[in-house]
Amino acid sequence: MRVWKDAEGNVLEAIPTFRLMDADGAAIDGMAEELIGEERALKMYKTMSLLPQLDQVCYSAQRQGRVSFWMTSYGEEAAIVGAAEALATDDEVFSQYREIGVLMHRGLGLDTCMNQVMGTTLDQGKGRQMPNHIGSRALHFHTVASPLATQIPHAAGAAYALKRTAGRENNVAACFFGEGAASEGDFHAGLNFASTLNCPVLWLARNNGFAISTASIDQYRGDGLAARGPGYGTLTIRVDGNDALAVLYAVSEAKRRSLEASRPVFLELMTYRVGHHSTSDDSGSYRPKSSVEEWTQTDNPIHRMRKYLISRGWWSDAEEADLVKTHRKDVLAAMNKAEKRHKPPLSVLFEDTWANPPPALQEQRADLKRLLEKYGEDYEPWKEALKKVDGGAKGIDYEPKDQELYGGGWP
Ligand SMILES: Cc1ncc(C[n+]2csc(CCOP(=O)(O)OP(=O)(O)O)c2C)c(N)n1
Ligand SMILES: [Mg+2]
Repeated sequence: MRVWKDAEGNVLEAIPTFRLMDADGAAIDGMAEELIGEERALKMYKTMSLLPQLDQVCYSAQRQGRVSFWMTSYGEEAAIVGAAEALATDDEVFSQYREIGVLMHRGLGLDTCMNQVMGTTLDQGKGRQMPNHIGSRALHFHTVASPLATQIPHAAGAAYALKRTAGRENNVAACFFGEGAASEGDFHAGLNFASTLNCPVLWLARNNGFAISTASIDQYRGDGLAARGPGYGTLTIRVDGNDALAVLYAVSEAKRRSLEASRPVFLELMTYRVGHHSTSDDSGSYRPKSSVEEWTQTDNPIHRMRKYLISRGWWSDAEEADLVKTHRKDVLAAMNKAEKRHKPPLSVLFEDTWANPPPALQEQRADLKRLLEKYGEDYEPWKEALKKVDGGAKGIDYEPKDQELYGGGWP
């Protein structure tokens, strides 16, 4: 993007976009070489290639009724994994919902991932969150919340806490959000808090062109999101989000500057949402299929990275075929294993929020118990579903004695 149009339709010069490799994966100058060796490049590439396999399996499992919901990362693998690689594994991550790749890159096992997706007894969220709405205390990844942009002020607060906590002076908070979320009031509140309180936070704005069906052109009239950073006195850069090396470099440098001066840095990662918004969306109704094909072919972050690796002699077609096969096999095995596990007992639905549940909640629990007694044995869909729940209908009376039993407690 070299130009943009203002509200009057005047064509103006746009904030430039930082890249380190071209659309064919050829390094633009020597910077990439300084930054990345074989081991690091392969580590990134392996996580980037895992994501489409995870997406394919979860997406089709949703279509088969085995999984409740899924959101893919198709097309945004470089933005997600490039940033993950630049961060330390104990930097606090506040994510939207399309950044499960950060967790996979930090070593979240496929079993843990699938236990969350399927809401099993081993899910640390006790089966109460939708797929993609995952968290991990051990991996410093704050649980995803559906209400857009709520993570933005949280990240500013966490960054403020980090700089005041002995031993955490070298950590930042890294906050991902989409260009759609940036239309929320919380975006402005969060950015202003972070800049006035000098918080070491990295704003990682994924500009993927869409907020469900709303194209980004209908989200703002200025020069994208990067134009807003200086308005908050925040160091800002626009990055080619489909260039994994550029994202790695920019986020690494942003973190260095953020810690050096204890201040936020804003990064607009330009990318494209290749997939539908979620399993509840059909993007064919608001964008031509040809634009998806064009992006997949001409600016595919995984192809670009692969070409770069091949050009360095670090990767081969045989290794590629092997990797795809292994990823697919591992994802399917984890899903099949999680699918066999029970879900937590129904009583768990009502616990952990209130020490003394309010009357409305007590009533709902009593209602569910009454309905289970009346229909649980006879109504076929319930009968089937209850077979997969620990304790079946009786689970509504289950009193957890040992929090370790469901979800293993927070590590
Ligand atoms: C406060 C709020 N408003 C609306 C929604 C419904 N909603 C869920 S995702 C989404 C689009 C967000 O787009 P963007 O931030 O660009 O992220 P992307 O899905 O493109 O990754 C909307 C409108 C919501 N979850 N929360
Ligand atoms: Mg978007």
